[in-house]
Amino acid sequence: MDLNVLYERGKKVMPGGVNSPVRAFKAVGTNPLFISKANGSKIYDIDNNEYLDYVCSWGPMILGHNHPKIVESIMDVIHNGLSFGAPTENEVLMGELITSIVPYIDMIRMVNSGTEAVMSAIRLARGYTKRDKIIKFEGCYHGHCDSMLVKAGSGALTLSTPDSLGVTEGTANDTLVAVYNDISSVEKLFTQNEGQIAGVIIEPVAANMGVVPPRKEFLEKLRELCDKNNALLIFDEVITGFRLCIGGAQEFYNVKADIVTYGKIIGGGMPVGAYGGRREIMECVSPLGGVYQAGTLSGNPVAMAAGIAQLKVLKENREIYDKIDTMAKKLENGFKSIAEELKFPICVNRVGSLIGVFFTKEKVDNFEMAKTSNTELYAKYFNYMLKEGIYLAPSQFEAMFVSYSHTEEDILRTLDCAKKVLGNLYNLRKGVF
Ligand code: HOZ
Repeated sequence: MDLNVLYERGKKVMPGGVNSPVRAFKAVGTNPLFISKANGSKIYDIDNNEYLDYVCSWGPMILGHNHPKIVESIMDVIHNGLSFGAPTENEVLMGELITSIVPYIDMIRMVNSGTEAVMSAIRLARGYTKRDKIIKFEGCYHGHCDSMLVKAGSGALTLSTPDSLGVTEGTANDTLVAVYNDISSVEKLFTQNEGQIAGVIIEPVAANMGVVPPRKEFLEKLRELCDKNNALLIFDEVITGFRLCIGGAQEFYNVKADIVTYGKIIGGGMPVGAYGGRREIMECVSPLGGVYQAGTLSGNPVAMAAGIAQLKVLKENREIYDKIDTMAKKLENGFKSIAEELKFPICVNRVGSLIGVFFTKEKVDNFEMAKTSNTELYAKYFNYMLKEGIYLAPSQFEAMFVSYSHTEEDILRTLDCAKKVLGNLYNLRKGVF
């Protein structure tokens, strides 16, 4: 089947031919791939072309595609009915699993996506503190709920709409925007809005403006500021949760959050999200408390089966994290040496198995710096890499995900391709950047 013909058909019935904007490949100036299947570290388009996958469904496929334990677990439950809209044993198991693994989470509520988790967490922070305003960071992306589409990253940034149409001024006014890695910008907002701030939401490692690690002590200072101002600290762990390490960013950086949000990774690729926190806060959620939130598909039996299987594999095989980190480090070092050898100005950021390659000579540690990246060059890099069979995120402002299924051979092949592609780009630009 011709990819382009399918894309034309898609465009007639879906905005931009896709169900999520970044997938349209607009930022890299080409037509999207249509995927038919995936296995391990590889995905295949509808013409059966094979690609080494570093998108990994935007993170959840930490074990690689089609992990046998996850598939088996889904097959075990799928014959028993697909949705009941009633409690199941697996929901309790999932709750027990997450609260036993992640520090400082006493209770959890399952939802269907990261967006839903964030939207509910914000409502909860407001309900608990009886305050309206939320601080977020420029370039951080927390899904597409209205209050978070203010200076947002990911697709919003890729497609130059960090402030979406359709978000009312009233909603946007309750969202205050600080500068990532700049604690004084947060202090200032607390001072200017004394007693009004319900919480601060952050991606502990920003991974939707490319990958931007938090500066040393930035998260600790954020914790102190929230305590001082009786505001809640919300870690959006849709990307970092169960990825940086089993306990996510709270464990990795040893910083306690009041509410944590999760997305796709806890569903092993199925549509899942969740938010959790300490008991006293979570008891404000309906039916115990006055913060309303509900959903027929929340805790869906198939999604729970897949998620539990994935989390159990991660919990019982901690060496998985060492292996993924080692592979990611090889990539990081490889990119850096290629760039040095070619005198190609790039900035490589890595935390655990998350990597961001920016086409800039600046050190990227906030949104302004991320924007110095040459997105045209990234687009060329993306397209050349794709021709070599390496599937990267179709936008400068996303992350590169390494999974447990990426082998040493995969990494070496990726670096060989990167060397060839960056060399070609260098020659194309005649070494002028
Ligand atoms: N904006 C998402 C990644 N940060 C992409 C979602 C998708 O297209 O699947």
